Amino acid sequence: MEANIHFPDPSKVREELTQRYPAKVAKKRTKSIIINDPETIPEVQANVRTVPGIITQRGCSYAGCKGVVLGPTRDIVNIVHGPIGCSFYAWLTRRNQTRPETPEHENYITYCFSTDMQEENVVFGGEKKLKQAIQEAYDLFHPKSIAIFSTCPVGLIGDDVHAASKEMREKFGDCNVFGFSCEGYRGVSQSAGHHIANNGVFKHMVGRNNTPSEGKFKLNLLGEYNIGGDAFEIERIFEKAGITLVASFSGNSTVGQLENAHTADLNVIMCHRSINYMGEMMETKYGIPWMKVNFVGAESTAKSLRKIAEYFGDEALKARVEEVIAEEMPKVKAVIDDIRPRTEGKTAMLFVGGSRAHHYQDLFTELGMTTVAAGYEFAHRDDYEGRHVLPGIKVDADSKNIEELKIVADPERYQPRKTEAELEALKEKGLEINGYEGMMKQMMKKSLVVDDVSHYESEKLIEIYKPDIFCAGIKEKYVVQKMGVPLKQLHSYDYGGPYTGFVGATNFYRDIDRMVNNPVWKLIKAPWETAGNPKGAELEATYVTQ
Ligand code: CFM
Repeated sequence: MEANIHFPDPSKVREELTQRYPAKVAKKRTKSIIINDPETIPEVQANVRTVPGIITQRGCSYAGCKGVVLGPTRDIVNIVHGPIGCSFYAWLTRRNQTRPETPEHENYITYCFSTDMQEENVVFGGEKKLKQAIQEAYDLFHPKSIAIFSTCPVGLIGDDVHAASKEMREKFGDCNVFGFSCEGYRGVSQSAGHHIANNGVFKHMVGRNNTPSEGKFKLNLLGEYNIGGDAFEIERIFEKAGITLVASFSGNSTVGQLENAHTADLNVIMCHRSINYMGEMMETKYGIPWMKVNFVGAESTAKSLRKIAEYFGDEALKARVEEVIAEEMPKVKAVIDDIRPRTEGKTAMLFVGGSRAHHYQDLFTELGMTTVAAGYEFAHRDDYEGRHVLPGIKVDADSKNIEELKIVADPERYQPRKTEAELEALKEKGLEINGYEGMMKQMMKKSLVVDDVSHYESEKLIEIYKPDIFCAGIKEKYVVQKMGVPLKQLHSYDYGGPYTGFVGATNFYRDIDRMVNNPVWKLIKAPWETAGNPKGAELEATYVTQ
């Protein structure tokens, strides 16, 4: 589809974004700045090291493992083995929520557990302190599970978190202690941490409890982390439709759910980037197919529900899903009918981690807005171009750093949920099993796709396109807003959410309406602009020399 709005010439934009770089850097960045064509999707350079000196949006491997995948778990004591800063800055900033059955039930999300490594531990080793911390957590809380997360110094000095975890696990007998080698420097971004986390959760948790789960249509929701309450809305919809959620990885999850997840009959994946490994491993070991869904956007929610019903192939479920959609949609429509005349024709840019830059385009489409440029911080080529490119992705030294678990079918518990013929029949109905088409297929021709966008490039993009809204995170927020463009945080949602499902869609429409139609942005003069700056147009900094 061609855009109905005027785009600047994208090849000129690419030139402008890279012309100030040294030649070698410009050459490298050009491979990550791609002019989209949904018909013949071009290759995007992704999941490669950021050029030193470039201000990136990326985080680290520890962030991906501890913060992203394990962070939302409620009843695991997640201990960070490292200096206190690594823990403190990961403490509740992601706005992942949870809802214990009662206020008395375990909930460790509000805590910040750290071994608080000091110089002495870095020099002489920190394992003793780590074991003391595990013991202290056990004595205080008697949790079902304790997980240990390695920060950079742990890898540098060689503390063996796995041996320490094993020793304590055997000592306690009733507490599953396990560790993650997710040092910040592993891999090129937090994506490495996702993979490490998937491996650990799969090895140490999934399959520990074989009690059959109840329900007729049982699934796991993978890659939904309950930011701003997103998972609560999806849970509400599932319940209404008669779909049983066995486990959520990992928003609003419990140890019991994760250990029992292999008893579900389908895995639906929200965030492909962070958790596709889990889907693959569960398929191989237990025979559970996975399916990509998207509950961001009212239409996408309806579509995902229909896909689930089709998978189970039950007429009563299909009918119930239609009833739910018919009940929910009029409320959504009432809001969109009011708002869309004010948002129609506006433009958005999305630069978020690994999935949301794709998913949120659906909500902008519902608002009649066009995504002119988008990109991921750390996703891989398959998230851009679709999983069919997987065999062609070359494994570099950074990826080799991350363990690939060798999974085989479980001799007793492997049970294919669908026969080959059934899977084929589903495929013919358009249901893609174990597949993902990626972001670019859905984006307009000539829109820009930028992987690991740099700070400089995002400023340039704003100057050139003057989008009505820019979506990114807290590091970008105030710089962008000083340029007179509202920034919606799509990591933490600012103070908003949920944005999933039907209720979430209406929340998003309202928030975006308020932002893109707020006259305040046109009144803003950046501090370095001439008007009101008695010293002239130059930006000045004050600093002391001693
Ligand atoms: Fe998946 Fe996420 Fe994302 Fe992500 Fe993240 Fe996140 Fe994200 Mo921030 S798991 S890839 S590592 S959807 S924390 S909930 S918002 S960068 S786009």
